[in-house]
Amino acid sequence: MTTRRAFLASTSGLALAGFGAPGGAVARSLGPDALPAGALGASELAALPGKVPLIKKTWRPPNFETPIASLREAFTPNDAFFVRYHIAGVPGVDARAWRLEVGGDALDRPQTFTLAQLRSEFEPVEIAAVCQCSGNRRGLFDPHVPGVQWGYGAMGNARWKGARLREVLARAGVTRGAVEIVVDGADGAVLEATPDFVKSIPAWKAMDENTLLAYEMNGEPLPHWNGFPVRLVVPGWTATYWMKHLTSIRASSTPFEGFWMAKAYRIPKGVFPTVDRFLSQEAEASTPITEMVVNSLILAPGDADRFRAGQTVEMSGIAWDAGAGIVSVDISVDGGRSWRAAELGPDLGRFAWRQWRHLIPSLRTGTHTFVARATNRQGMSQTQALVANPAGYHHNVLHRVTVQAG
Ligand SMILES: Nc1nc2c(c(=O)[nH]1)N[C@H]1C(S)=C(S)[C@@H](COP(=O)(O)O)O[C@H]1N2
Ligand SMILES: [Mo]
Repeated sequence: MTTRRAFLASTSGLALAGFGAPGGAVARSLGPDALPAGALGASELAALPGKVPLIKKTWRPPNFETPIASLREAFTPNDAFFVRYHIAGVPGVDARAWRLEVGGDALDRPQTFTLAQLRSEFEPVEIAAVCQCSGNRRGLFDPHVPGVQWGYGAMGNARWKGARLREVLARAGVTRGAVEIVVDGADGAVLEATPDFVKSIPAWKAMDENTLLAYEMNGEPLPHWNGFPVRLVVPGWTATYWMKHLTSIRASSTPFEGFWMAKAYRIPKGVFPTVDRFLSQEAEASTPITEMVVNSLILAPGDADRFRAGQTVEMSGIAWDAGAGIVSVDISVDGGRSWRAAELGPDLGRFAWRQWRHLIPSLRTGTHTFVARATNRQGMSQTQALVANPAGYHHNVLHRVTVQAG
């Protein structure tokens, strides 16, 4: 057993080596070679105010992905955390003027909260959780699907602190008639053809003790680009529900019919191992995306890295699921023919990712394909082949990197 400290030290050592390596490391950080022509070419590193350079996908709206090297820390630094917006008009919110409206037809005492009230009148709860875009890795879909052509970095792991949504709803007198909780943020569809980004979650998920109105991320106020001053945190569920710059919460006795529920962020029924059902939004053939599928990522070595024959190579990475917990990560150094268990890092919380590593004692001359495969407590694992779906969600095909020794 390695101690937690040694594990973290060795992983951050790798991160430094990755950042410091000249040439190849930078080009590689733009994304996997497997991205289709155009997707990679269109990416460049660029910095939003307050952020380190991230992989720019689009300026308007701002869509920026985290380079693989910045996913090597246990918690993704706020200034390196990915950014995703649907609408270009991203407002700066003044914390003192900010108000949260809590209303709707399924609560008895509509009311308004200030940030100070949210911080002082409700128990602060901190939860480590992965925030991952439903379309993370969409750029790897073959055949190509339209949408932001994300590589591997539309995700991050952070400690989110805030008030429990269920306590705020209780204060406002939520009734048994609540079917969905509808959330809206300060960004609106002003001059855009795109409808305002409004989402809903089922009442049962809103009442889950882990669903938070977060005002802190990794011990700091939320960065502007990640939802200042308050965002919804729905641990286990894909980030589409994690409304940023939250301004309104409505308890509704009827299903919310907005574009972003009825038309977008839906998956075909029956093709993914969905456990968390969103019954009020189910249609005959499709249902809203809910929880994340089991997944893993190799962070080192990088694809196309070269080694000396006989060199010891440390493989490392992360694995995550929707909160059941990762129980094992298996590694193949021969393209998937044989498998060995990797060493898991410290348990950072059931909604967080789990770091892992594996030492390959002596690499023989030639080309080697490394593969990682995670399994969770429910026995669920990743897919060998892509599960095609029109919007390019839930990509959890086993990640492979190919390296040379000689
Ligand atoms: N207000 C607002 N919140 C939003 C969105 C948005 O466009 N506007 N996009 C959602 C989606 S699809 C994702 S993936 C996450 C991204 O969170 P991040 O930008 O903090 O990484 O925010 C979610 N919350
Ligand atoms: Mo997303």
